[in-house]
Amino acid sequence: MKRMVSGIKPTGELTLGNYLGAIQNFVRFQDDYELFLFVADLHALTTPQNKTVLRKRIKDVVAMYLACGLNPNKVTLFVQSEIPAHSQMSYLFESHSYVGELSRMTQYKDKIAKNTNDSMHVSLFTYPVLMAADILLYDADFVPVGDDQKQHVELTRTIAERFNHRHGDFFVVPEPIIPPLGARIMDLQEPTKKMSKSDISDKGFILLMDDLARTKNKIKSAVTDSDTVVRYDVKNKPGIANLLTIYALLSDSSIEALERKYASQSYQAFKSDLADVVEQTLAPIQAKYKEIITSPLVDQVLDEGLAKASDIAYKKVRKANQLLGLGRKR
Ligand code: ATP
Ligand code: LTN
Repeated sequence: MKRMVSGIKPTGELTLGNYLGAIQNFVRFQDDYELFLFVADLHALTTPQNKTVLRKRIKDVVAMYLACGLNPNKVTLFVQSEIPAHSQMSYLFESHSYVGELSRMTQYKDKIAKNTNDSMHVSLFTYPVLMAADILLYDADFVPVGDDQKQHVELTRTIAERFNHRHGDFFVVPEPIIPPLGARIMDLQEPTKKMSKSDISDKGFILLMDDLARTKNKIKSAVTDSDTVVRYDVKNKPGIANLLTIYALLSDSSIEALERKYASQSYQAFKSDLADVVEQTLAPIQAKYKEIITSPLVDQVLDEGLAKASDIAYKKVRKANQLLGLGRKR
């Protein structure tokens, strides 16, 4: 079985973007791949976190993974920081990556452009190196992610190839898997910007745990355009294109079928039906989440995941140390 690795940062409550761009696909892949999924809590530290909130969010992410349909008997779930090999391998990779290539990462460039004072953490710069460690530690064949992470997976490939070139074949060079639809769910208020859980305004994102009446209102007040036709045109009609994408993914229908269905209907009718579809998706997830978060399941699953993942990761980093001539030969 081919192996997949992916992670989610516990930097906020999960959004419909996380669900459609990542989690829904994990659920589909779990039968055919060996899936390693983790909560990327070390990555959360790139921006300041409140420790009580962070600790709660780590478990929330796992409960949400399970509520969305991941089967703990099939998937290995763990918390990144509980496995020191991630930080250790990341340090080794700092000596296999260049300042120039990290400076070219789009996400990093966007963050420095927004940061007006001089208070950005070094970890925001080195973050893609830690991500490479997360992936390469487990010899992943594939990395299912949203569009925003493609560049980081490409850097991961570069690091793996460089390491293999210098020290002999040691890492599997992974491939990103970006969903053809839903790789970039947009903000409902600013449909040219990614829906993000760490946004300041909450009108542009839908949280998986949002109150359902509120969710419906967010869909109904999503920004569209002054045209009247429900048509998929990302460039000229980004708001409608985004809503069509969400609708298609949640109802398992094609964009074309939806365009035909709403050809002679108003935006209002289209949005109202989509609001119902979103509600029908979220209601059972929310009910399951509430059940899981109060049960011992999350800790059980994480303990099992830790045992399995740490064994693999420890061995890999130990061998990498040996290959580099670190420590004593043992
Ligand atoms: P933030 O919004 O705080 O920057 P994030 O949601 O992008 O964080 P993660 O929670 O780590 O970061 O993302 C987990 C996965 O969800 C990644 O694979 C990411 O590409 C995907 N993802 C996040 N937002 C979207 C979105 N709007 N559309 C599609 N996929 C997304
Ligand atoms: N960088 C990703 C989260 C992440 C990840 C990973 C995804 C950290 N490590 C390894 C896939 C594989 C993000 O910000 N969304």
